[in-house]
Amino acid sequence: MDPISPHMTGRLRRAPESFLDAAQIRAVASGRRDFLRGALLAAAGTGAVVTGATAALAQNAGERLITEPQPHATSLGQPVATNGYGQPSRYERNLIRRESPGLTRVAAASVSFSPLQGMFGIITASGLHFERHHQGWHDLDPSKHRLMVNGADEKLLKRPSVFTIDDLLRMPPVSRMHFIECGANTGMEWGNVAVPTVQYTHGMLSCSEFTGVPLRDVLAFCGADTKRGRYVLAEGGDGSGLTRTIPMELVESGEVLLCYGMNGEMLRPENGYPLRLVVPGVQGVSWVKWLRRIEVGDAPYGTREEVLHYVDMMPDGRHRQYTSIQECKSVITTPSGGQTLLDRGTINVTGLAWSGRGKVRRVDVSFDGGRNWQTARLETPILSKCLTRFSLAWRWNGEPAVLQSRAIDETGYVQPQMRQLRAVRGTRSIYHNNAIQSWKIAASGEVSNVQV
Ligand SMILES: Nc1nc2c(c(=O)[nH]1)N[C@H]1C(S)=C(S)[C@@H](COP(=O)(O)O)O[C@H]1N2
Ligand SMILES: [Mo]
Repeated sequence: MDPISPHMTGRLRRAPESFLDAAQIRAVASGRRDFLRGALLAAAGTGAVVTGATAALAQNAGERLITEPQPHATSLGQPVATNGYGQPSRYERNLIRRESPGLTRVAAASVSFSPLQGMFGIITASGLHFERHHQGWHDLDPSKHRLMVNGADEKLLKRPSVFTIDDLLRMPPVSRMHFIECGANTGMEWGNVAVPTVQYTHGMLSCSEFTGVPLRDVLAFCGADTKRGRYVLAEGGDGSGLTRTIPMELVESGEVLLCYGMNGEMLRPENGYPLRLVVPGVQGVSWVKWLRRIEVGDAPYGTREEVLHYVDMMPDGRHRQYTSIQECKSVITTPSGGQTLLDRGTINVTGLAWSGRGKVRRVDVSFDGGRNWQTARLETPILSKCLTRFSLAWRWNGEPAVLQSRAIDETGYVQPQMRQLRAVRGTRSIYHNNAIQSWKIAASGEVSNVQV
């Protein structure tokens, strides 16, 4: 095993970010998905970027880019504040969230996936945060937004109150880094391999620093009876009528936030500006956006989003309800589906691990489909209910390989193999697929999504 060095010898062709043209997207939308893989391979041949230290060194050695003055060294650059709000370089135009063609009938009730294959570290750039809307997004006027806090009956909450965003901004804030994952993430893969890249297998996942007021503090201010009031109902302000029950236990931990800030600025409209609920460790649907009301109650509410959707279909046809915690999970993002190893040599294998129950304790990586495992290096910080980045140097000798990562959290829970999960949960569910992901590397170097 080569040590990690800037002179990694293996070169990698990145995943083609846009693998379908407009006509193909129309075809998929009308029900055809069979040619997806072919389209992906065709796209892989065009305009893909070659990265790697060898390529860069060879190109730079005694080269004109070094020896000759470049235009940017001999001219005046653009003035400050040319862009009042900065944007990524035009050379990074391909790294965007994308909708999976044909997944839903209308784009207002759909999802866009974060491009995990191109991200560094653990924080998701706010513009790349995945989106899930049940009835489209809105850019609300914060001066016209209100949060109402009440009890299901008068005794459950002494002082029903209505708060403005300014009221909440004046209260002592906390800032915490957490992941948010839709319960349906990886949901297309229950039956068999369905989508080609990690953006689509795992991209309903993002991680940010969230700022807001602990809901616990606001309920204390309002005089909530938390002995009898063991549940709260959170209600969104958009037309989808999205409501979810949150156990008071989670609120009492202080982790549940009335959140207005994300990555140092106000929430983006797509993510619930000006107010959303942050429920660390719990599936995304409970992170109610455009939050307009909190009610304290003495029983679970059994709302549409809790009895009809977001229930886990079991092999015997029954449903499991209130399976809200996102169990420990991980995925290798490089190399991943759609990428190509261009030659033998050492590459940095890297990915993300997370657990809705606390910190990630360890991540193991296998190169032979789960027979042998090596422990990966975890990058700091390692935070509770937050993404953790792992890395491991690996020499590819040109032979076919199956890469897997397996995360273990601080409770000792071990991420299951797909077949272990299926043995218990069957194949008909949509939600809470946290199985180990396999990427096959062919002798040609092509990386594809497989199940072993
Ligand atoms: N009001 C409201 N809140 C909502 C939703 C919605 O459609 N309306 N979608 C939920 C779902 S299913 C998820 S996964 C997360 C997605 O949050 P994001 O769009 O910020 O990624 O928001 C949740 N909160
Ligand atoms: Mo979701």
